[in-house]
Amino acid sequence: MSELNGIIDDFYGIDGQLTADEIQIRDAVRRFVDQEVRPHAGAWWQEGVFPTHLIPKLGELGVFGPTLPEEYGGSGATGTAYGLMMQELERGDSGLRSFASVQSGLSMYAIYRYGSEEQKRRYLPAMARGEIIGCFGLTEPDAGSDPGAMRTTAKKSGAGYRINGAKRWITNGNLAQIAVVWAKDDEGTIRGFIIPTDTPGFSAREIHTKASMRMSVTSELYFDNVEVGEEALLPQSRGLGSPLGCLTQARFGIAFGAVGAALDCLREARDYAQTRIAFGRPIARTQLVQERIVDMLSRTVAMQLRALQLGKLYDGGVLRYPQVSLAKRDNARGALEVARMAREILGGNGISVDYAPMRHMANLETVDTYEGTYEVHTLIIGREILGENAF
Ligand code: TGC
Ligand code: FAD
Repeated sequence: MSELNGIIDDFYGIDGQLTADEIQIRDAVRRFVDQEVRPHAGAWWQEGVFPTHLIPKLGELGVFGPTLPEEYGGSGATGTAYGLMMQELERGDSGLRSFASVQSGLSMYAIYRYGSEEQKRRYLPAMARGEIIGCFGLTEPDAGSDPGAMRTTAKKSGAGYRINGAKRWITNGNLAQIAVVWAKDDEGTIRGFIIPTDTPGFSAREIHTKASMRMSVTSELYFDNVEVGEEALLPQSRGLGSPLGCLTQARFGIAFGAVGAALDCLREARDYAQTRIAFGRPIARTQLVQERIVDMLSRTVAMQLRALQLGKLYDGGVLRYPQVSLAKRDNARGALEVARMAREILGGNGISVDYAPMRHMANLETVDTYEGTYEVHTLIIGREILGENAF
C-alpha cells in the first residue's frame, strides 16, 4: 500500500525537483501530522476546538517563520520548504494550516517586513517558538474584498495613537497575545500597529456559528479608545500595499496547503473504493468510480505543478503577486472540487466526520473565500493580462 500511496502523492515525480532538505522538512511535518493530528482531527473539528497543546511542538518543528533569518527565529528555509510545510499541515486540517499561515505569513511577516529592529528582536524569536501568538486584523464587518474601505482609525494622541473600530473574521483572535491591526491615520493613510491584546479597550469575541474551519479560532476584534505608544506603529508600513504584501506570503502558503487537503481526500477515496463492495465487487472495479478518481488525480497533479513552479519563482526572487493570485484561486477551487468528488465516492459515509472529505470540503469553502475570494483573484489576474481595472 505504501508504494501505491507514493503513486498517488507524487504521480509526476515532483520529489525529483525538490532538494534533500526540502523533502526532509516536509516528511518531518508529515510524520507529525500523521501521528498527532489526523487521528483526532474529526473529533476536534466536530467539537470546535483548536489543539493548543500542539503549539509548542509546531514551534519545535519550525513551521512558524521558517524563511526568516536565524537571528529572528527562522531557519532560512526556502519558500518551497515553507510551502511544503503548509501542504502537510493542511493534509491534517485547513484550520491547522490557517493557524500557521496567520502566525507566519501574516503576523510575523508584517513585523519582519515593516517593523523596527527593536520590534523584530522583541517579537519574532518568541513567535517562532510559539510562545507569542499573533493575529492579523484587516477585514472589517463592512470591508472584506475592499480593505481600502476600512473604517478603523488610529488618531494621533499625545505620544502615540488612539485606535477605534472593529475587525471581523480574524483567525487566532482569541488565542493571540498580539494583534497586527491595520488602521487609517489622521491623513487617511493605512498603517500597521502591534497591539498587545491585554491593552485596555481591546476585546475579542469568538465566532461560534461556523460550519467550516471548526478547528480554527475565528473572532471579532473591538477597539474602544485603545491607547498605544509610538512603539506600536510598524514604521515601514504605509498604504494598502503594506497589508497586501503580507497577503502575498500567506496566499503562497495556501496554494501549497490546498494540495495537502486534496491529497488527503484522494487517498481516502482511493482506499475506500478498493474496499467498499457494491454489486459483488469493489467499487474501484467500476468504470465510473475509476473516472472520478482519475479526475481527482488529474486536478491534484495540476495543483502540485502550479505550487512547485510558484515555489521556484519565490526562491528565485522573481515572484509577482498576480502569479500568486492564480495559484491561490485555482488551487483552492481545485481542492474543493476534489473534496466534493471524494465525498461522493464515500457515499453515505462521506458525510461523516469519521472520514476526512466532508471536513476538508467544508473547510475549503473558507479557503476559497479568505485571502481574497475566487472573484477577487479573477479580477487581479484579469487586470494583469488585460490592462483594465474591473473591480
Ligand atoms: P490596488 O490598487 O490593487 O493596490 C493598492 C496597492 O497595493 C499594491 N498591491 C499589492 N502589493 C503586494 N501584494 C499584493 N498582493 C498586492 N496587491 C496590490 C498595488 O500595487 C498598489 O500599490 P501602489 O504602490 O500602486 O499604491 O488596490 P485596490 O483598492 O484596487 O484593491 C484591490 C485589492 C488588491 C485590495 C483586492 O484585489 C484584494 O486583494 N482584496 C482581497 C482582500 C483580502 O484578501 N483580504 C484577506 C484578509 S486576511 C485573511 O483572509 C486571512 S485568512 C487566514 C489564513 O490565511 O489562514
Ligand atoms: P465581500 O467582500 O462582502 O464579498 C461578498 C461576495 O461578493 C464575494 O463572493 C465576493 O467575491 C463578491 N465580490 C465583492 N466584490 C466584487 C467585485 N468587485 N466583483 C465581483 N464580485 C465581487 N480576514 C482577516 O483580516 N484576517 C483573518 O485572519 C481572517 N481570517 C478569516 C477566517 C475565516 C474562517 C473567514 C471566513 C474569513 C477570514 N478573513 C480574515 C476574512 C476574509 O479575508 C474575507 O471574508 C474575504 O476577504 C471576503 O470578504 P467578505 O467576507 O467581506 O466578502
